[in-house]
Amino acid sequence: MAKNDGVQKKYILGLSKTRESFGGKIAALFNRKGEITDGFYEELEETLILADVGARATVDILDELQRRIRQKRIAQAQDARDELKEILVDMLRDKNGIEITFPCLLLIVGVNGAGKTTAIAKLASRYKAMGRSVMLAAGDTFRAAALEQLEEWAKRAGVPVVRHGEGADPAAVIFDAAHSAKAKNIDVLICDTAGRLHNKKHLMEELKKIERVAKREYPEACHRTLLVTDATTGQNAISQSEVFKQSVDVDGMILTKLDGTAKGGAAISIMRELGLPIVFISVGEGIDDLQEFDPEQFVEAII
Ligand SMILES: Nc1nc2c(ncn2[C@@H]2O[C@H](COP(=O)(O)OP(=O)(O)O)[C@@H](O)[C@H]2O)c(=O)[nH]1
Ligand SMILES: [Mg+2]
Repeated sequence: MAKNDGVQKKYILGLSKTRESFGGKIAALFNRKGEITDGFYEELEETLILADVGARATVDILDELQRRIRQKRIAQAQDARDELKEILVDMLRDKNGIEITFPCLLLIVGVNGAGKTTAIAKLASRYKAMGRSVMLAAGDTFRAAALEQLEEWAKRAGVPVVRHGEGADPAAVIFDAAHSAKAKNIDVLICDTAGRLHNKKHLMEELKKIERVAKREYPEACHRTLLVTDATTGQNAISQSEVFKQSVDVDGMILTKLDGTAKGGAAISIMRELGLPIVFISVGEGIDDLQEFDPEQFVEAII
C-alpha cells in the first residue's frame, strides 16, 4: 500500500501512540463478529471523540459511515473498516495541498513552543537534500537564545542565516534577508518569527509588518505563510492559531509533535476548525522527522 516504504515507516513510528490507542480500539471494534449494532456506533463515536477527532467531525464520520453501510448493504463490522479509512482520508484531503514554487519565501508563524524553529531546521535540511539552496532569517529577535538556537540549527544544516542583534526589529531582519536571498539566488528563504501571545496586539502588528515588508521587498518570490500548530494541545491549539490567522494570510499548517500524543485525531479537528490544509507533519525532534502530509499514509499509520 505504501508509496514509499521509508516515509511510511516514519509515519508508523511517529504516530505509534495514536496507533496503539486509537488504532487498537478501532481494530477491536471492527474485528467483532456479527451484525453491526447501535452499540457499535456508540463505541465508535466514543473512540473518535477520545482521539480528539472533534465532536462535529465525529458526527459527520458516523453519518457517512452509516450511509455507506446501508447503501452497500454491509452486514459485518470488518467489512466496514475500509469505508472508515476512506472517510477519514477524504476528510483530511479536503483542502490538502498548497503549491510552492521557487524562489519562495516561507514565513513561519505560531505560538512559542509550538515547534517553529525546529520545523525551520527540518525544512532547511529537507530542501537542501532536494538540491535547493536555502537561507534562514532570524525573525524571532526577542530572546538571544532564540537567535542562537536558529544559528545552531543553520550550522548543522549547513545553510546561511541572516540575523541582527537581540531586540532588533524583525521586519528589518526580513528586509535584509529578502535582499540577500535575491542577490544570492537562493531558492528557499525561511523566516522565523516570535510567538509571544501574552502581548497579542503587539505580536499581530509585528507579524503584519513582517508580511508587508516581505512581499514588498521580494515580489518575485512565491510567498507562503505556514502556521506551526502543536498537535498535543488540542482545543488550545485551535484558539491560539486563530490569533495568527487574524494577523496574516496563512496558507497552511505544519502540525507538530504528533509523536507525543495518542490523540492524533486532532489533525482532523484542527484542520476542520481552522479551515487550513496540513502541509507538513512533524513526528519527532530529529532533523528528518518532518514529512510532507499525506492523508492516506496518515490514516494507514493510525489505524
Ligand atoms: N517530540 C517532539 N518534539 C518536538 C517536535 N517539534 C518540536 N519539538 C520540541 O518542542 C520544543 C519547542 O520547539 P521550538 O522549535 O523551539 O519551538 P518555537 O518556540 O515555536 O520555535 C523543542 O524542545 C523541540 O525539540 C516534534 O515533532 N516532536
Ligand atoms: Mg523559536
